[in-house]
Amino acid sequence: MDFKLTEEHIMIRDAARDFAKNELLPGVIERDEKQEFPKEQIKKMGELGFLGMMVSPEYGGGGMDTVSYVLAMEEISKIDASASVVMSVNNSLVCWGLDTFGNEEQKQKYLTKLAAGESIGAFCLSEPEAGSDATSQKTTAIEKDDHYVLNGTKNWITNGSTADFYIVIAQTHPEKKHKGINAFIVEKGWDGFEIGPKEQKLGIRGSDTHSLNFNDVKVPKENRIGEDGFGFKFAMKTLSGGRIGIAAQALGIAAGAYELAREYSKVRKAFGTEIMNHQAIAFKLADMHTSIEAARHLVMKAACDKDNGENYDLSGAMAKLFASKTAMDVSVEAVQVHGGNGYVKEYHVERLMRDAKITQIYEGTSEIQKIVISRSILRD
Ligand code: COS
Repeated sequence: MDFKLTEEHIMIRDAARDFAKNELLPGVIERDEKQEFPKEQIKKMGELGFLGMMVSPEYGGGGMDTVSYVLAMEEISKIDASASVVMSVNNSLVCWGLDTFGNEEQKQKYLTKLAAGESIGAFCLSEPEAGSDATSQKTTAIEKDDHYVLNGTKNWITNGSTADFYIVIAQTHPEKKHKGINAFIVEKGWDGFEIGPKEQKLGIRGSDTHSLNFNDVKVPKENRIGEDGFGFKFAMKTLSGGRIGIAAQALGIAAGAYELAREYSKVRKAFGTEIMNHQAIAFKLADMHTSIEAARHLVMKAACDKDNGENYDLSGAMAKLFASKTAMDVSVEAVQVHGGNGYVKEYHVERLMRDAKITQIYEGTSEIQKIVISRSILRD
């Protein structure tokens, strides 16, 4: 077992770290306050190759491994989790799904632009009554002549109004239950496709979250991904990898909050000395550091499983479950270390604490991860 990163991994991590510090940190508080999408910054991330990291160069991607991806996700998330969720959805849900299951025409038409960051993608599975219970899709896609007719509503869609292309999961044959579900590529601007109002959120406020309505949207048959009825498996397989990305995001939020708390403890004085000299604070930092290292090992294990062609449903679920709890616990403690300053915006930790919560909810709640984990360990 080799715990050492390669030179290339270190280069990618450092490039992401520099980008986050130089391009994302300025204005991050204001974007959070105004719920403003980091448009310019995302454009630059695309130009630098952060939006299609694992896609093969043939389709405009970086041809990198999952380890590189999680290293970059961690660094971006330390500073701006709103930018990193755009990166995560585009890389792991949209690009990976198309790269792995799309046909040649779909890759040429859509993936090349998404991987190069010229277009942004969204992944639309959740509905008002189908979040965790993903098989209960009410959105329908009914076959008619050379197309499908799409009707329904999707909820909490990341990149809701900023995306160009949307992967939409819908029920085609209700009598077949989950085996009748399909996944489609839908373009913004098609007749009958409406974007609902922007959600007012607790955290990741710079990201752009909307509901979407489909009213008799005509989707060409060639935009279905995979065989008829493959949509639920497509969603599950894609989300399994997505969970590694969100685990890395949670790790980054935790590490970002911890680093701020550690540095603050070296300069803030109380009772005549820097607060790091008080065991109450030093022990908090020790606990934070230990759980972050444990989370990092789980995230890396899941990334390596994926890169080595192993099954990563279990390791990805464990990484997300543990890293998201670590993000929550560590960010709460980081606010505590900062005392009164932790509660005001300019010290950043209150934002990281608000951002942390979503990592226990999206791409499968912690309870869903426990279903995946328990089924996996009890099956053998
Ligand atoms: N990879 C491939 N196939 C998978 C899979 C995976 N990771 N997980 C499940 N499947 C398949 C199963 O093999 C089964 O197929 P068959 O009927 O052909 O055997 C099918 O999907 C249904 O699986 P299952 O019976 O386990 O479905 P459940 O309704 O019990 O749901 C969970 C399983 C809970 C794991 C699933 O619904 C889930 O992940 N829900 C959360 C979805 C989510 O992340 N929502 C957030 C929205 S995106 S922000």
